Amino acid sequence: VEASIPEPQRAAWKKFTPKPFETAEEFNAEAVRHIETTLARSMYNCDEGAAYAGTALAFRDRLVLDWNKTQQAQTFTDQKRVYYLSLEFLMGRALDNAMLNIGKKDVAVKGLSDLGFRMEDIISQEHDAALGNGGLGRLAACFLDSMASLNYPAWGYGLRYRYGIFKQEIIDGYQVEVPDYWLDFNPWEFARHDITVDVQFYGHVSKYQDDDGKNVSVWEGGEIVQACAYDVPIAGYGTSTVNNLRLWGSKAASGEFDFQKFNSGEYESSVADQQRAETISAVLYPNDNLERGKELRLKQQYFWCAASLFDIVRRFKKTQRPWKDFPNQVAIQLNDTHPTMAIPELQRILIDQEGLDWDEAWSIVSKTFGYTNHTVLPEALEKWSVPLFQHLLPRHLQIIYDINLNFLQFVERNFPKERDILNRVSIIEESNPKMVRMAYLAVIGSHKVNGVAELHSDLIKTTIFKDFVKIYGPDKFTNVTNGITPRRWLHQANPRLSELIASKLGGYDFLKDLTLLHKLEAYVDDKDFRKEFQEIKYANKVRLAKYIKDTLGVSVNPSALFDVQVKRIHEYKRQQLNIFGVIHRYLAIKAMSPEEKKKLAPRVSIFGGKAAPGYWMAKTVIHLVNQVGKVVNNDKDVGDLLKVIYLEDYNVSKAEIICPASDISEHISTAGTEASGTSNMKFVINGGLIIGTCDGANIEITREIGENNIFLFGNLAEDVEELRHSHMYGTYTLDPSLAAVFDSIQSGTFGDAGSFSALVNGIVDHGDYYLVSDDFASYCKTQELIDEAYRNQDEWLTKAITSVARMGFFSSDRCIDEYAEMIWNTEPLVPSKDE
Ligand code: C3B
Repeated sequence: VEASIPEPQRAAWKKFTPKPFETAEEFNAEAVRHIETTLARSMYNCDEGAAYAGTALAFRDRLVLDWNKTQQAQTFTDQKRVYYLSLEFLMGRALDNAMLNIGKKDVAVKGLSDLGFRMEDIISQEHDAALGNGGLGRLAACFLDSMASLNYPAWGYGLRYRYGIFKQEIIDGYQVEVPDYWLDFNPWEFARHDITVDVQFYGHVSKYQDDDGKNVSVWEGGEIVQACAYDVPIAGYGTSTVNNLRLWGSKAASGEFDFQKFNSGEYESSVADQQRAETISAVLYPNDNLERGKELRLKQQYFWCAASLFDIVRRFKKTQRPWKDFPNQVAIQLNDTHPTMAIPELQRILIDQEGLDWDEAWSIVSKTFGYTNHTVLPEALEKWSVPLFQHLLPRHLQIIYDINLNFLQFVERNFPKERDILNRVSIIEESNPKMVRMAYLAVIGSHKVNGVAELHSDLIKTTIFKDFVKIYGPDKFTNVTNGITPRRWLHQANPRLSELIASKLGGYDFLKDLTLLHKLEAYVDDKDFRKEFQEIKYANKVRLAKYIKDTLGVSVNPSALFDVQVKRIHEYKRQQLNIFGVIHRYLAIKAMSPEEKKKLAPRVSIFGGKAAPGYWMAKTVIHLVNQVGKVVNNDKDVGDLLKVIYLEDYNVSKAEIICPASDISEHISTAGTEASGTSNMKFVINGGLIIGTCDGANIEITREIGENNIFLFGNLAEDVEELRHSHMYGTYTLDPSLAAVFDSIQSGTFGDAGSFSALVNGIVDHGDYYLVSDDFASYCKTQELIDEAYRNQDEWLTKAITSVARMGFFSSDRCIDEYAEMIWNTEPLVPSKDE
């Protein structure tokens, strides 16, 4: 309050409130001013990088004005806010998105061309903000876009990694990781040097009695690391709402202790402290669907939760409301178990610092949190060893034990006759060493738990959280099927398709209400519409073909069927099934007569994605794809009929080029393993068809678009367990076509057979956990159906158009409205027109 300009002086201030640019001229005035003054460059020294910076800063100015107003309005109205805690935000590039959301891209295109620049070149100057691994991080980014577009008062909280996900190079067919230092020039963040939080680690807990004879616990000693806020404005589409993403960076707390060390000549050790502190936010862990229990990871998690909770509580306390209002003012969504430490941290703040008693505090805590589960894979479920916990966060371990005790007593009261249940649901696993099961803590500390697609939400209720359904009843568990933002994944990635749709639907309203797409079905037989739809797909394929030629030197025919699988490399996602299918096709082509070859539709098999650096099997798959490409692409017998491409360094900005250019994309996980998948949605909305298993959101996509418009194959989730069992204990017969594929690999067709033996043996000798052999015949058969379907271009086009028209359900706007209604109990705050 003291910092605000006094009432009488506000008129003077308002006279100088900056005016946003409207015309190309005004845009250039801003861009050139920034290039000359902010960057200290001149017209003799302005490359595309500088032009990008000038453009970004001009748009940033516009954003910031609305950002200030939005934050002001949210503070004034003081309605419930949502806080989305995510250890990953896979944002990609910001400029194009900002221009389109603000709606001034055309002005900038004109302005830049007057200065001699092409918008496309300027946009491509930007470094991706790659603070995430894959689906979970990208979902968080789509949700931020939707929350702002729908005017929900919402903040994201994350970590400001200095290094995002590594850059992938393919050298001699192998993945090589290169660090991704992305902060050289980042106009989209604001360092808030005045907003810091001290975060404590290690130390011990002492018990005292206060004057009223009440027992109090005090967490003492240890070390302090400082969290600094970096804020990123998040613009909504077609609204003046600009929300905030707050990322925490770590640095050494400038306490007396360090200073003393410094003065007493312990310069080195004081610098070492500094570096140790900065290490916390230095790098994103590059694992997708895998948790390895490393101390630094737990430090990251607590550091970020403690800073965020302190910030949220500080904001709440400014309103001077009573504590019982907290859950009415604050909804905190936990994106997977990574932020689960926020639960004991809020309990600690309330009992140790604010003096609430346990039950009162716990009732607030358990009404505040919602938890989203994103996986049932056992290796991805977080567990921390009790000794590690005890060492790093001794007070939190006590609180977790108390939460657990209360919970187990409650279970015991309600299920007195069941001996095993206490062991099964305890937050503490009685192993050696004992482990803290974070997913259980997240379930117990939240009022709602959701999965991310129908099948997945059903599976969590029958597998990992089965006992909790019995304890709490089924209503605590719900489903919110994932979605994607149509702004980035349609309008931005595929501007021509977006324009075509707008021309038929009478404007761009569909970008705010994606269900309007259904009106496109009226044009499915419209000749001109069909022709243009097809031309757009072709143009997008030409663009990708050019990119492939420029980066890899391989020519691919844009009329061929583009078959794409881009996503993290993981055994459960089964890129190995895809590449074995490609080898099967290659062998078939080698055996074909010229007449048979004439009948086959040429195909380009495109792969892309990163493997976790320590994931040997995934790296072997990358190597195999590259080796197969080397052989197939140079085989004269094959020619255009088959090309195999590995795209280096798949990321968000590349996905924007790839998704619009596919004919078929592959979503072929072992049934029951892919919680949802979201790229499946991105491909279909861009007019591509899918080959997929009955898994994750594929099932709901099928329901929406119709089963004639999707190529499903493979075993069902309900049969997986039985099949796995029979592999181990029954008789196992390898699919004969797959055996032929293995023979060709083992005879050295694709280079040293030994390189691939682990991959082959995993299937032949070690139980084929992901059912590659079981699904192989049906996969290959379905690929033949696709060949046949593609020959009938007319029918194919009908399928593609119909599918686009029926994708309205998969907007992340729909997800956010569902979260708001079912879990957060929040309302939008529609910005007023003037101020
Ligand atoms: C992913 C899942 O693997 C996807 O099926 C899902 O679509 C997305 O989350 C979003 O819900 N996921 C991930 O990227 N990382 C994890 N650690 C767990 C799940």
